[in-house]
Amino acid sequence: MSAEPEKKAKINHDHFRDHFRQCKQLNVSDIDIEHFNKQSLESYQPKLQHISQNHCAKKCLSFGLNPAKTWKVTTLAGVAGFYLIQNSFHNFSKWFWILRSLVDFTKFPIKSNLTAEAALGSHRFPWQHYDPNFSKTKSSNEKKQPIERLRWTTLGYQYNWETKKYYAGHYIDFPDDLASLCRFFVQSVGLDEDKQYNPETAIVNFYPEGSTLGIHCDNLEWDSTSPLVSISLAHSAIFLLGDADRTREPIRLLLNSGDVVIMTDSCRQRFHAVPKIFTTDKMDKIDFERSKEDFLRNLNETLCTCGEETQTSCKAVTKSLIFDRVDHFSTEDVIKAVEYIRTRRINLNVRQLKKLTDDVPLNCDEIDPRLNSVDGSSP
Ligand SMILES: O=C(O)CCC(=O)C(=O)O
Repeated sequence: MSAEPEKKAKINHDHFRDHFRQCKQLNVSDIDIEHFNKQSLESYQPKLQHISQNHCAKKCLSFGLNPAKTWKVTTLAGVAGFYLIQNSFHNFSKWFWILRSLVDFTKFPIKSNLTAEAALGSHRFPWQHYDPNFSKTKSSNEKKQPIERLRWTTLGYQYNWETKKYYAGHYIDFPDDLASLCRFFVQSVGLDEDKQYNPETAIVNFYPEGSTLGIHCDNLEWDSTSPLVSISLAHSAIFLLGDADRTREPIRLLLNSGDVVIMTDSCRQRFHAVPKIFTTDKMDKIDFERSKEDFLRNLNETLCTCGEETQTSCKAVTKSLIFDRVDHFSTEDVIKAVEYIRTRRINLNVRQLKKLTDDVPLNCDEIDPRLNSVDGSSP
């Protein structure tokens, strides 16, 4: 073999795949959780970004979030369009979105990887049929419950994994509270100045311990430059953020429960993947109850300094966005959720599909990004 092709092969080497494989082998004891991001972001000169003045404490609380002064928003040199928001979720709102994902975002007619089974009349309501004690009493090679096999569901415009297209007619109402929350995050980092951002489609990823999400780009939406908002819940994950080609070394990030990543403009063309889930967070029923009490206390303390009118309007928003919905969750839902997330991570991945000027039927003819998956796994 001549030296030339060898050299070329080296230049074109898929470094992203190497990182994916290395990270997949890591155990929680191999990493320094506390300093992981600090070490891996060092060469990208992480910068803390200011949050929009508009995001006052009472507005944040209306969305179940901590006051913006406690958030940490990081941007990286040379990675335009990337934002990492940490410490914005109150523990109670982490619970809220975990429950919302499990109880509400798994229900028929929402599509999921179980939809083919649902067509046979079963598994339409995998959460309702979940028995947390089932797996404990059955041997491991027996069939898992549908909820344990659930890997993804889709909200709003439904992506068709067979034809690899979005269709105008395949639409299920996009949750208004999730849309408002994502808009709030996007505006907090100074994007969406003209207030046009419109979340219309989402993938809810359910990751059991040991699962991965292959290397892919999220650029199938018609408007593939508008902000993608990705919310991590429950256990932590290593997220690899590469470049528009896979020969560059990706950045390794540890995403914990409540971390939010925003990717916009050219960042939407970057390859990314989730090679590892770490079971780190311990959440139990008492944690849920305490977090609810704590949130209510924070809300009342913040509002007691405001006039009556502000108090009333702020409480009304919090009621409609959070408390009315929390009331739908039963004690059994909370107990089941505690068991479910003992070994799992959830990710809400929200996008805008259309440009404002699009009024033609939706029909995106591009390739499914998950076909690039390193190990064939899909969410
Ligand atoms: O789970 C994550 O953090 C990322 C998910 C993702 O990239 C996707 O759904 O396309």
